[in-house]
Amino acid sequence: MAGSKDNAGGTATPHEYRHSTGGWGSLQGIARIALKERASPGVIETLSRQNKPGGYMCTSCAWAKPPNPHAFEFCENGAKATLWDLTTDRCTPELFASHTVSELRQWGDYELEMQGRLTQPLRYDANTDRYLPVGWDTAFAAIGQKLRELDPKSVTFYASGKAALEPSYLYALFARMYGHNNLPDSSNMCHETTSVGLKKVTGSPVGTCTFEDLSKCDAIFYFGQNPGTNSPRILHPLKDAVERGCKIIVFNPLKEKGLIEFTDPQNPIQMTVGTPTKMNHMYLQVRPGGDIAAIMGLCKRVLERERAAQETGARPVLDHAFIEQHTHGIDEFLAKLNTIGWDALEAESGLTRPDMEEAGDVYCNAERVIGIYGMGVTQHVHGGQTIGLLVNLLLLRGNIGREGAGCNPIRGHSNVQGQRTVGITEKAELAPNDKYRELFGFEPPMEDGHTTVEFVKALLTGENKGFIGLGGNLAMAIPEHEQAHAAWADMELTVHVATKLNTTHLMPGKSGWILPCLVRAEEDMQAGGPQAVSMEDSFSHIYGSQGRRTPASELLKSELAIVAGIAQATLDPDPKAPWQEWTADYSLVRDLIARTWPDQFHDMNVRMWQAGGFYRGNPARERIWKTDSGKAEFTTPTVLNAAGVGRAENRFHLVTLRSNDQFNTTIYGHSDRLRGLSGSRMIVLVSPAEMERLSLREGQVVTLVGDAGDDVVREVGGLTVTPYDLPAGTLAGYFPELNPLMPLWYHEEMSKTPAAKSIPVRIRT
Ligand SMILES: Nc1nc2c(c(=O)[nH]1)N[C@H]1C(S)=C(S)[C@@H](COP(=O)(O)OP(=O)(O)OC[C@H]3O[C@@H](n4cnc5c(=O)[nH]c(N)nc54)[C@H](O)[C@@H]3O)O[C@H]1N2
Ligand SMILES: Nc1nc2c(c(=O)[nH]1)N[C@H]1C(S)=C(S)[C@@H](COP(=O)(O)OP(=O)(O)OC[C@H]3O[C@@H](n4cnc5c(=O)[nH]c(N)nc54)[C@H](O)[C@@H]3O)O[C@H]1N2
Ligand SMILES: [Mo]
Repeated sequence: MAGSKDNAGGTATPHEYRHSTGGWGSLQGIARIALKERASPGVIETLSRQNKPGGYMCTSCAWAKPPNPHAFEFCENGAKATLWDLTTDRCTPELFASHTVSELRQWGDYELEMQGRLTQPLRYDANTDRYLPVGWDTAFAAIGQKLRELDPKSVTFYASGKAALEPSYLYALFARMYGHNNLPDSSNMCHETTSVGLKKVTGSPVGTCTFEDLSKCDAIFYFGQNPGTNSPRILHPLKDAVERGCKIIVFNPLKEKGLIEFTDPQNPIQMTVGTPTKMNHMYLQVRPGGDIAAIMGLCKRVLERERAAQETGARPVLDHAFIEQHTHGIDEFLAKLNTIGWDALEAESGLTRPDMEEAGDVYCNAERVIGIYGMGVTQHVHGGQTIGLLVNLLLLRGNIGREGAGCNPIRGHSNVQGQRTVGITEKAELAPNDKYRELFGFEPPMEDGHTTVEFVKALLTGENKGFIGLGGNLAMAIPEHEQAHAAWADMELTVHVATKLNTTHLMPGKSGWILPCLVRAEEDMQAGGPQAVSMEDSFSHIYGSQGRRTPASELLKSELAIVAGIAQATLDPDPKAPWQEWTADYSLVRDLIARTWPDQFHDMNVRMWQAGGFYRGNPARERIWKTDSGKAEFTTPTVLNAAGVGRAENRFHLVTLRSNDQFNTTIYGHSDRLRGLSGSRMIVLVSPAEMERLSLREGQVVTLVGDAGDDVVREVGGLTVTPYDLPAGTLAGYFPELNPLMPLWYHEEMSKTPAAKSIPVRIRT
């Protein structure tokens, strides 16, 4: 059972994937994982309850759960995520008896997670360099004791975006009762650019659309998100939209299959004899970070059309009444736009003027427009400016705050938006401090805590001494692996609440613990009976979720029970914080959430079981702008490309991607079916033109070298050159293998989200 650092095995075999997204290929993908994972009996019955009212909610992405679900309301990747959770394989103390932690650290995450579900709490023993089985009470007592010894400000509580609203509320409460706001979340590597950037311009840190809007819009401008792999269920409403005449304009350096064509696996006719639906009206292969210039081009076109309308006396193109009443800052933006020529926009976007004009025309001709985006926008140094420009475009024609229109970031982890909503945030001002005072009678810390980048900085200086991870594989997800990895072992305390073993667990601090938890499909039995939990999707709807399967081991605890157990062992007894009562009955925690945010969460215990969940509302949707000016803000960009380091001879901008066979650092296999790639993840995608220019051969093994202009050497070698259709100056490869190339300081300017989509590199042969 030898593992290897390179999860690979052979070279990549590029071939065009001739089938559409969805279709039989996706069913085969599910079957392959079921077989490989030796899924436990009854999983299909379990899957049929996924994302249904009264069922449990998928642990994969944060896409909406519709009120009228399909017979099987899950996608290939949601099914894979559930099958991955429900494997019959077990990662028991025997694994650690036969391997030291140092040995296991060489295996790589694929091999580690393939060991199966963790079964009992484990304590790190430095003398033997092994994790040893331990009882829960011993673990809680020892962790509590250590936390009491440490300065709360030197401890970080990370959350990875899966834990439900109830444990997340208690986790944030515990952090603040203990004394810190060091509550970074996976969101700090993901949509924090949205939480900061979208909030700045609309007052809302989350999207303004709901499900109904998708069935009413006339055009969708779709930036930097890969639905075929990362949120496949969105393909159903997108397909319906296309079939009723909605035009989708895609901006993406890569031709992603899901936005090209789709066969509905739920539609027997299309599956057998039908032709796939063509998903886009235009597919524009922007350069990495080129969206700012591209949207400027679209806005230029809108203004040309407005001028033409004024000259001919036709209906105005701009929504003047909306702009007048609801927005601020347009003059400055238009002045800037006038100073920028098409040449600059073409050079920075990588698109042609006619393409930008045509896309601008589609925008002008559509009554209702939605802007959708993902990591291709947020993970750039100037990603917040791209969001600002997308909002500018929407504001020009009043496309926010009315039916069929709006701005729709697609969130990542299944409850990542919800974790922020219920208080997991490092920003003190966003915590419900008054309610903490009122409900629990303590003074919350008012100093901002760590983002993920700041956590790593504090780790490197030795200031961060304790870490609790509520899920996740942070050491692999963050930039700057080499230096940071060495620092993990210097911490006094590391605690990981997890379902499966991963590399971060294998960098234990002086006191190191792994606490295994239930997954969402499993029954959560507490003193008060079986418990349900709840989560929030990208559309701000909240759903109940109830697991029914027998847990993978009798020794597992729920995330809520673990958080409460550590809190109780750490804090002085306090009748206002009855951790055990909350553990016995989660509805009491929901009552707390409802009392903390009554407008949004009133009657939560009942409403979360409504079909389609309940909507917690969004002021921007009602055209109430909670911004500094009280209006929606037009922003004026300071750059034309979102990359933080500009172009130079032989410098490339590297885009790091997810394959179709992974969930973040969890690697299901080595096939990236929708991109026609398989065999190895240690590849670098290079365009045929660049290959010719640099005399690179297909299959040649090269090293990527960081080119960010600082003195630090960053390299990843052993990468097989693989031809792929990409814009000039662009390379692509896989996250997390390429993370060592990302400088820690290379992050979004406002939110500190690592800029994983335009990493400056050179190729060394
Ligand atoms: N199966 C599966 N589902 C997942 C995940 C997973 O790993 N696997 N991860 C979950 C999480 S946490 C998240 S955050 C989401 C991520 O979902 P996405 O937001 O789709 O993130 P990525 O896969 O990183 O892909 C981003 C897309 O942006 C494009 N892109 C890169 N740079 C640029 C650019 O400069 N401009 C434009 N316009 N496009 C660009 C890339 O080509 C790619 O298609 O998915 C969630 N769902
Ligand atoms: N270069 C580059 N880096 C990136 C990105 C990128 O696109 N490019 N994307 C960034 C993004 S968007 C994100 S969200 C982060 C992801 O960063 P993380 O959220 O930290 O990483 P994951 O891989 O999602 O975490 C996987 C681990 O979570 C644990 N786990 C799984 N399910 C559960 C559960 O139900 N409960 C608990 N307690 N634990 C569970 C398992 O032990 C598993 O090994 O990575 C970021 N890093
Ligand atoms: Mo994410």
